[in-house]
Amino acid sequence: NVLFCNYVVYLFTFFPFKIGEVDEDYAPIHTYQVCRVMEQNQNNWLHTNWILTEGAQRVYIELKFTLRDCNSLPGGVGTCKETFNMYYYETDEEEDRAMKESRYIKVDTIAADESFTELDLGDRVMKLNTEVRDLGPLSRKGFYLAFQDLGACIALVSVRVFYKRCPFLVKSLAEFPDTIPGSEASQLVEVVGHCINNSMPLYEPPRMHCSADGEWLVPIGKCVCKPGFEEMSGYCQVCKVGFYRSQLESSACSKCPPHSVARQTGATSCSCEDEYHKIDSDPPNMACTRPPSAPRNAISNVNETSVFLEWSIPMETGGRKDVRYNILCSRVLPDGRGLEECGPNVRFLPRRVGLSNTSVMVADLQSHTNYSFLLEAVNGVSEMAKDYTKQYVTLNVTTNQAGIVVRKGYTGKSSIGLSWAEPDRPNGIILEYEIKYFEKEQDSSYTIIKSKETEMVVEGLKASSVYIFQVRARTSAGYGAFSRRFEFQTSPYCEYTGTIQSTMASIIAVAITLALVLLAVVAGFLLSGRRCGYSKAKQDPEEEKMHFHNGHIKFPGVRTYIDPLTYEDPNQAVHEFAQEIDVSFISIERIIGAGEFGEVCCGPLRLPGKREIQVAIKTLKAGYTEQQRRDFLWEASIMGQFNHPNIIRLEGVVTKSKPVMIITEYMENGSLDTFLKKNDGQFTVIQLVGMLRGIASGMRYLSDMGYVHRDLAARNILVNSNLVCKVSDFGLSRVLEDDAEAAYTTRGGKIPIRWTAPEAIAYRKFTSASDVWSYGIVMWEVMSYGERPYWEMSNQDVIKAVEENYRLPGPMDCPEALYHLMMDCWQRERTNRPKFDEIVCLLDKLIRNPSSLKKLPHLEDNFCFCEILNIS
Ligand code: ACK
Repeated sequence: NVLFCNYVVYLFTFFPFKIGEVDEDYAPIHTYQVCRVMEQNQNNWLHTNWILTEGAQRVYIELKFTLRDCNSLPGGVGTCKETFNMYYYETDEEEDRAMKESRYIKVDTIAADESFTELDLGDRVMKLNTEVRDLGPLSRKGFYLAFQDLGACIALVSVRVFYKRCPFLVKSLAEFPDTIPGSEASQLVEVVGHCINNSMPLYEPPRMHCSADGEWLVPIGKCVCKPGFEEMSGYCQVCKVGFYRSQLESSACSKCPPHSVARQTGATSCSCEDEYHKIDSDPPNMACTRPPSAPRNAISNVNETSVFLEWSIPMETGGRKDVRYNILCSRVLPDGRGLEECGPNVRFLPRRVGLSNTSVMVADLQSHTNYSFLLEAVNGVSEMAKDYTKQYVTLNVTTNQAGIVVRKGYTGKSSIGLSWAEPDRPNGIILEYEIKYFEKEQDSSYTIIKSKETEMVVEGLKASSVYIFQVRARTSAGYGAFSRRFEFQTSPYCEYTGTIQSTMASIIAVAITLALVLLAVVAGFLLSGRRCGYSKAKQDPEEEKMHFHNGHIKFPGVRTYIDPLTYEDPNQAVHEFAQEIDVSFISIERIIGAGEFGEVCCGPLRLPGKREIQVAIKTLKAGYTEQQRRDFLWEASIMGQFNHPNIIRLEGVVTKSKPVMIITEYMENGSLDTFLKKNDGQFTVIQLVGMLRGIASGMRYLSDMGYVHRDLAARNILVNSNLVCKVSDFGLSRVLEDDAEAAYTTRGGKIPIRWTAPEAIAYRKFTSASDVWSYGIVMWEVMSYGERPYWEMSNQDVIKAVEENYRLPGPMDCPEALYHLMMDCWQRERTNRPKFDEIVCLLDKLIRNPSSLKKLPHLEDNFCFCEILNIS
């Protein structure tokens, strides 16, 4: 890499004489010598002619010389020198040869490594010294060198002046020109390469760095052949006919995939043959494909008013893996009046269109009715194949008598509330119902009880046990068939194991709870006229009494949430459950956030005769419609029904002046997700479990009230200054409408996919069990300090992953017991998920026994998720 300019320079002849010598190899050499060691005040100069730098900023001077040892000189040691000096002078033009010593700048004093003596001279062999010095930074076109002798005995054999440069280079299809390095030894000169013919930069232009030593270093980026070309022997060659190259990342031209052609050279893609298609997302190396043929071997299985349809995959899938099935459902009208499309009341499980499995359950059909189902297979290119005639398979079915569907109401440790609807078209007037039940897998002994009503509470059951229930009706014509089996589970006992202190604490807690329950019962009794009925459950179903509130059926002894929708006038619901506050009692101090309907502010509330408290004030912005006002106040009608330390407390509403406001207690630390992100890693496990316990307790209260939240997530939990977590954000569908996380599903609803149980996503089965699923996600959010569940995966990928039984891995440092609980909350079968009272119970146990929180899960427990994320 080093280019010697080989400036063996011409030197002036003021030396007294020039003699022929031989070097160490006895080769003859000519030198410039001076040896005035005997004379005083020597100042002899020798300078070169003008040397062009050719743009080099740093040049190197290699000197070869011999020097006489002063000690070997007889008598002249006093003035004898063993060094000489080197100088330079920069100029843009060749100048007068006359030396102007003052203009020269000293480079260095040069000493010999080896000097020679009289003896050596006798042999006529000179010991050659080589010294290299560098000059720079140079900025002029050229320079002179000069050597100063102050009384030494020297012979200058050669002066070579050179500079270094990085030579022209072709690397990774990029050309880099001859480059002169920078002036500093550590400097790297960046050079942008030029892509050779038919190549282009990959991501960024290629670059190399030229070092002071003339070496190319640190290559960055590269060129690759343009699409339609491939690299061969360092050049880009065009793809042949029948071959293509589309991506910059692939190196060689590939043969066109099946059913596609490239008729010219240099193809960047292949085009599909007639009747074959591709969609944008198909990879270039995928064959062109066709729509599938119709599904085969379709069969139906009628069960009362449900039909199970099953089929086999089509004979011809069209070469694609994305075959999906659509169902067209029509009701056959009597008397040959044709077909009518099934309405929205018919349910398809898991869905009607885009089915990936070869079966579907169609439920809620009319009894004793003929239906016609058209089954169609489609794939990714079905839409594109305009000339393709769709192929269907038809199934005609007739439904049977609708069976009785039993639903579960309030569940206690020893009781389960049941309700059912009267069967349609019963064979005469129903006289009574018979309820048969037994503990699961103990069907040899069962109990039968009777009821005249369509609901009852079955008591005397074992805690934490699964029971099977069947109901049948009796008319004057006798008993009908028993309904299918319904499985429901009783709530568990709460068992504590702990130290004496904790037992004492339990006793105190139980005593306090009892006192509170007593108080609540008395208060409930007093308030029953205003809100909801309370009464003790009766053992004999014949004596069973129903309680109504605004047309709402309530089970005895259970206080339930009342859907504001049951009020004809929504204003009545607001004022039944929320206190009207005069706006003069409120001062707005500052804005704390933005809600869907307007700003959220905070400030003091001074109610007469009450202590001043800080409150959050949700406002309804001006210019609202009546519907928006109703939707806004909806939340207050719900919140006002709750009274629990872990549910955000409603102080009241302002509706008689503008702006309309909802006043709630103020939570200093705002929403839980942001709070955790801000305080990443700052809490002990016990503190985190304490927060989770609070949320579970609030949720237990809501589920006991029969209220399903549907949007439980850390962003909807508020935290106060004592780290108490409270559930907030109430409403029905509206809650989901204003949640940025909620996404539209195929059924048209808006659902926060990452937090929602699969059955709620698939067929809107929102229950307390689906809230438990969401609670598991909240646990995960809390233990990972506000990490986004499933990270940046798309909603579709989350649905797929969960359907395929993958679950979030345990957060870092999450105790095994907590991860276990999360996984239980994410059981596919919702009846297998824990109930909120079991969750509270377990968390209490963990808090009382902190050593149980020390155990971290094994790594393989986290394996399930890594698999889909391809993390090894
Ligand atoms: O995360 P944040 O600070 O907590 O921002 C949102 C914002 O208002 C919009 O909803 C905050 N916020 C809502 N209700 C309350 C409340 N009762 N106390 C304190 N902050 C609240 C919420």
